[in-house]
Amino acid sequence: MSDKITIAISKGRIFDESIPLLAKINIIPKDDPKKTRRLIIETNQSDIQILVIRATDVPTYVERGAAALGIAGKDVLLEYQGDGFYEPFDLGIAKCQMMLAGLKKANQNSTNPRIATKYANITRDYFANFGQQVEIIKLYGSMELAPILGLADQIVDLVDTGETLKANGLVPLKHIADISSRLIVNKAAMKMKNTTIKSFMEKLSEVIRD
Ligand code: PRT
Ligand code: MG
Repeated sequence: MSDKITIAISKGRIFDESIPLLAKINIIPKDDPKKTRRLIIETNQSDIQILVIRATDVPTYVERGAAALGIAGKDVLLEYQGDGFYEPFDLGIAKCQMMLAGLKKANQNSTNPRIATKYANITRDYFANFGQQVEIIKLYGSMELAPILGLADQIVDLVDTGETLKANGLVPLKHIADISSRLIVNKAAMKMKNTTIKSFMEKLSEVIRD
């Protein structure tokens, strides 16, 4: 393994909220992913580069060692269900809540409700805890549409301000989990690049505590 450290980060809000944290430990990307088509972004630190990928791909890159480090939402980590990486700490960014939601006026008492979600594993586990059978309808986005069009009875999705639910006539029904983004670390890299990664983690944990 080279001494270069690759950090996998997704392009949207996690990238936007990670940058100020990385800046506090003097890691500054040389490009803005919104302005460049490059997927690998160099930083002011010659031994640190940032990989810009889909949020759901971050655990895959880190588990398989293509990136030594990653920043991923707890939602993505819970859904991924892998254990090929360490999750040393909560970065306290991109916070939101995983919620069960449904139409305001709907009868929510179906015996085998249809739940639309991109979080099939989390949803199955959540209802299994109550011994409740559900039919999961896997979607990749815009879950809010499903109850409106009769595709599903309820949805499991992330909620931040609640504006998206409200705008679509939905109401939160149950809180499933508090979500924030975590640092994840490839297990082999933790051993082989121990000095660089330990020092990165120490600096980062200090600025998070501030
Ligand atoms: O590539 P892909 O499109 O799959 O991922 P992405 O572009 O969504 O990735 P990115 O980098 O934007 O980050 C997504 C991650 O941000 C999630 O995995 C969460 O950990 C975190 N996060 C925090 C959120 C939200 N808050 C959030 N509110 N991700 C999505 N939302 C969406 C939600 O799904 C809903 O559609 O925002 C809408 C609700 O927002 P409110 O404010 O209207 O309630
Ligand atoms: Mg998106």
